[in-house]
Amino acid sequence: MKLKIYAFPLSPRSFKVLWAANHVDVPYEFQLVDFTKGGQSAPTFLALNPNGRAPVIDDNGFVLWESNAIVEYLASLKPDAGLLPRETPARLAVTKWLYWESAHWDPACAVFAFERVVKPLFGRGEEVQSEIDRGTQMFERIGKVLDGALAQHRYVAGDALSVADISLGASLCIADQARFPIEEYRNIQRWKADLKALPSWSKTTAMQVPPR
Ligand SMILES: N[C@@H](CCC(=O)N[C@@H](CS)C(=O)NCC(=O)O)C(=O)O
Repeated sequence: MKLKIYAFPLSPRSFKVLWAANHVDVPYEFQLVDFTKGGQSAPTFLALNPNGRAPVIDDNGFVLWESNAIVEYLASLKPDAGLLPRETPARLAVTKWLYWESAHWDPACAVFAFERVVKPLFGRGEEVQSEIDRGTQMFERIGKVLDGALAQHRYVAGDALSVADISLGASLCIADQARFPIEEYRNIQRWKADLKALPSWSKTTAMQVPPR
């Protein structure tokens, strides 16, 4: 049985794992979790992920949820793609950013994603300014941290592309639509352009078709 990836490609966390799979070029079967039809609450999906959230993978009975864990797994299937450094210090420099993504970057991006992407897509009401202000304050604290790292090296955890770039960069698939407050960060802008130039990025954005 082929690796199955359960995802809703318009969502950045799903985009993250599809992008990783496309980048390392592992064969997989895409299974749409259609949020517009409540696919995340279907009993068959809840049996895979009791959180009722995408993405999830099932590799011959090995079921894994949490996008960062999935990205690590996919990268480990193709070590020669180089997304996971082999040496412990370099590996942990990458792991550090995966935790930082979950703790700081994703929650800040999620504010803008909810207000400016999810709400219009699912008819969940108008943008709330106090939420945008809260998200802007979060970016004020974290934007300079990421920009500072990217001033020192081409990619987040060093001079080579790694799972840290996939994890953090995935949210940029909605950065323009959600108007993330990152215009002033020159190094983030340069990194964003580099990521968007990757063939794996284009292959994944081509999957971002709204379900009918
Ligand atoms: N920490 C989880 C978050 C997953 C998550 O929240 N996914 C959202 C979409 S981006 C979801 O499935 N939402 C459906 C819902 O909340 O009903 C991960 O990174 O995989």
